[in-house]
Amino acid sequence: MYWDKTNECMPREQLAELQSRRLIETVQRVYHNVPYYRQRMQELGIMPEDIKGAEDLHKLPFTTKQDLRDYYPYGLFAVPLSEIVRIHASSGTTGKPTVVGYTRKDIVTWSELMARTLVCGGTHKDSVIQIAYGYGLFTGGLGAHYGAERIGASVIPVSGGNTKRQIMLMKDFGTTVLACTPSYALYIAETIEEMGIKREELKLEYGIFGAEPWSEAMRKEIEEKMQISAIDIYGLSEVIGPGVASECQCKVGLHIFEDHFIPEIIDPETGEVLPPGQEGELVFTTITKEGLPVIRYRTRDISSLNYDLCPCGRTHVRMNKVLGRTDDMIIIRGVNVFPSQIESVLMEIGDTEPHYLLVVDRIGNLDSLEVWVEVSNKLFSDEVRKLEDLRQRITREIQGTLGLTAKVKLVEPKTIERSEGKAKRIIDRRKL
Ligand code: DLL
Repeated sequence: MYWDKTNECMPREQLAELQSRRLIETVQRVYHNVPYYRQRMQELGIMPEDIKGAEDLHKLPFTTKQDLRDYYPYGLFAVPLSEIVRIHASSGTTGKPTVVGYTRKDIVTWSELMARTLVCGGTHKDSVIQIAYGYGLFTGGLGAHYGAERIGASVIPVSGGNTKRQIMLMKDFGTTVLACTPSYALYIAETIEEMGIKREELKLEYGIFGAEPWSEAMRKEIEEKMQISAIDIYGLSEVIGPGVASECQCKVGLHIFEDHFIPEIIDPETGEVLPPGQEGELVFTTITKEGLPVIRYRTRDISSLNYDLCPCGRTHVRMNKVLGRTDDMIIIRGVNVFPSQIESVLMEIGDTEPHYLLVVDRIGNLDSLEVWVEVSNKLFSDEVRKLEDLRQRITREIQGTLGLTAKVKLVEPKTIERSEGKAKRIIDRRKL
């Protein structure tokens, strides 16, 4: 049930002391080793000595993705390149990727944290884990790989794609744990059905899914289709990769590994720190990383923090499931919507497949939103009237729940492109 009970269940007072000690060390290190941080702190008139503990965190400057881009590729590294043993990068929508580097010790830390994550999700020494996150510059594949080996599970490093072959291996190799993005899990589930493989032929028990937002309704769908327990895992390259936070089997929020990362929630407009429970932008400070420590890194992910004790016994704070990013939010005629909100509405209605696309456009001066959604095979061959009823029902639900007028377009099964990694849910023609 636990990978590292001492740290995962540490009394909070002791945790606070540990965090303060590690934060002080980190601030010293970045001040002396990273010119960018030294300059930012000097601009704000802060010396490392002014940070006496975690309570002084708010005095430090924020770091953003733009800062990493401005210092591309290695400008924010806190050690010489000769100390870096691994480089990953996350591809952005615009131009150059964000580059991150790990020392040998960082790789050990990351493996430990991913071991925690996988154990949280039900993996153990005797598990056979199929890693269908992409291997390469993306942190998902290798991150999960090192964690699984650390546990001593049997690892199948298949990477993403080639779905039929994934399923053949899953069946023949007796996979018990599947690690991939939730959208890819759904695609795999659909392909299992198409291939006529019966559930009894598979040994699958758990899914370790993350790297993109997914709703509770989507979880239910995957769990039912695959007959597994699906766990949400969260992370981002700039902070370490996957292994920042993970759900336990209680599935009520994701435990943030606070002995390595200090979380804050801020108002994305003003930067003001918000109290526990309030929703805002998630910010992380790494307190053990050597290669690329980040101070108050703004994730753009929207969440809130819950300090209530979790029944699992872990003392680390839980973040609520991330349902969107500030830059994923679309504003249609003044109404803010995240794709995951539309996903929830669609799933609750049923009769549709969990494959959808939001197409945003501007006609004249007016924003328009089209929701493309796949209809189930059964319904698609039905009468036109039933389809029209469904279209109207979805339109009404979206209007009623989100206060948004959208044009709903029902499309044939299998017309929306499937994802083997992070799903693309929005086409914004306004920017083209
Ligand atoms: O996606 C790391 C990862 C790999 C996490 C595998 C989990 C599993 P990046 O490519 O840098 O890193 O993307 C990070 O993905 O800021 C979130 O917006 C989103 N994200 C990651 N996990 C979740 C999740 C990896 N569980 C960005 N729920 C983050 C919602 C997530 N969004």
